Amino acid sequence: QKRTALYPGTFDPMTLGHLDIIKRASNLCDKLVVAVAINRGKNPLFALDERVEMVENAVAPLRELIEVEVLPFEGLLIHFVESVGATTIVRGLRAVSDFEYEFQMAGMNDRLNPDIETVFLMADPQYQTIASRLVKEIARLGGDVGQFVTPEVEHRLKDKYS
Ligand code: COD
Repeated sequence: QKRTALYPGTFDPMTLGHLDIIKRASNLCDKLVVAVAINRGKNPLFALDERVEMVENAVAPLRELIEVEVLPFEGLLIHFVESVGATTIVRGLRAVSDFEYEFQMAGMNDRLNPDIETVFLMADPQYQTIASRLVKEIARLGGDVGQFVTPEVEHRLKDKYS
């Protein structure tokens, strides 16, 4: 039986931290769905289709190893997980500061559907402190973000803030 995992996020924009989690997750399932949330509440810098495109381009090389789909989603995460037939939600953990929010989400999602398991992965130490929010701030203030994101994302950030 094919095991499908789903990695949801806002990906505004996708960073090398996200990409590291995606690579790790792809070793644990047969198919990985990267689900890009509309997330109006977070007022994203990049439009949904731009965020999907950036993830799409970054995961393309992984397709030689595993089935990867990049899909936008709106509404309740657990409904989307069910609709694609995934059995696992993948989330990344950076520092202790991530824990409380992630703990709550995992707990609530477990109550909504106990058959879907949330698993937490840690990125390689060199990527652990990377956060989309800070990458945007550095780019906005004219700093170099080359070590935090793919060349494509770096380029798009420059365009946004030029
Ligand atoms: N190293 C390791 N992990 C990382 C790193 C890094 N450097 N950077 C990010 N991550 C992890 C994050 O901790 C997170 O687990 C994941 O990668 C994605 O990060 P973001 O910031 O892009 O995504 P979020 O946290 O904004 O995504 C939140 C959701 C969109 C998943 C959430 O809001 C949601 O489920 N929304 C749908 C509505 C819903 O169902 N709500 C009820 C939830 S109980």
